[in-house]
Amino acid sequence: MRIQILSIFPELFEPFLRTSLVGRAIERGLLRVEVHDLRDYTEDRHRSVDDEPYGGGGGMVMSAPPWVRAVRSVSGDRSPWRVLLSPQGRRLDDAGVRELAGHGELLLLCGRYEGIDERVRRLVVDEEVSIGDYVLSGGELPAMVVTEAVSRQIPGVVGLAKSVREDSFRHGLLDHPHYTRPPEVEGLTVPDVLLSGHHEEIEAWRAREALRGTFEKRPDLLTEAELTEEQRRELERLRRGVEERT
Ligand code: 4FV
Repeated sequence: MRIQILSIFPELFEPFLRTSLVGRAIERGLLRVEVHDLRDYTEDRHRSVDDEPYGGGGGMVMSAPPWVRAVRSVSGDRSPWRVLLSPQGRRLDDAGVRELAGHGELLLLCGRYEGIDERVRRLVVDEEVSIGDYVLSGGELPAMVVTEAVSRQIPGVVGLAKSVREDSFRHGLLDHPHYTRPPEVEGLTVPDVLLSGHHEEIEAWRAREALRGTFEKRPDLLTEAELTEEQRRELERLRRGVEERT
């Protein structure tokens, strides 16, 4: 997998690209990431990337020519999937991450200021992606989110392939609770089933807890979730439980 990033703050990515999972994936050659400074694609001696908005209204807008030059230059004769990170984009979710990971090469465009000249979208953007309905100062953090999420989909990057398969959201449910030593924390103990060694019972408990947690915290996810027969019955019980209580 190859990811190229365009930003006016390339230095922001340095610690991220040499640390933890992404850092190891790069070291092991499973992931290739190049960060380019957008200002290297300006032509004026002030290396300016922004200008005043037509129609006024305050704030500055990123001008199109540096972006168009930059995207075409770093794309070379390849056709990376060009993603602009912006609040106007498609909300990123597990399915979206898997789709992005399906592209052999991504080119992530990180905006700053009030936004980017609309013609950049028309000329050199394939898709807009948002990491959430809030406004950040730049697309760099969203680009890191995409890079980390996509890199977890690369076979071999996440140690236990099992853990990717069973990641939250994979079956549309939140993850089950996790416990580790010490066995007692300020009077709070570990569910006996987890100490039982009965793997079927442990898996059944985890499936039930994933469902109950999703039912309580993110019932919106249940419409799309892939549920087992047992989980369907359990969901009916949970719903009846609520009805009886209300
Ligand atoms: C954003 C988001 C985001 C908007 C103006 C950068 C900022 C500035 N990107 N998901 N939420 N971007 O807030 O992706 O250009």
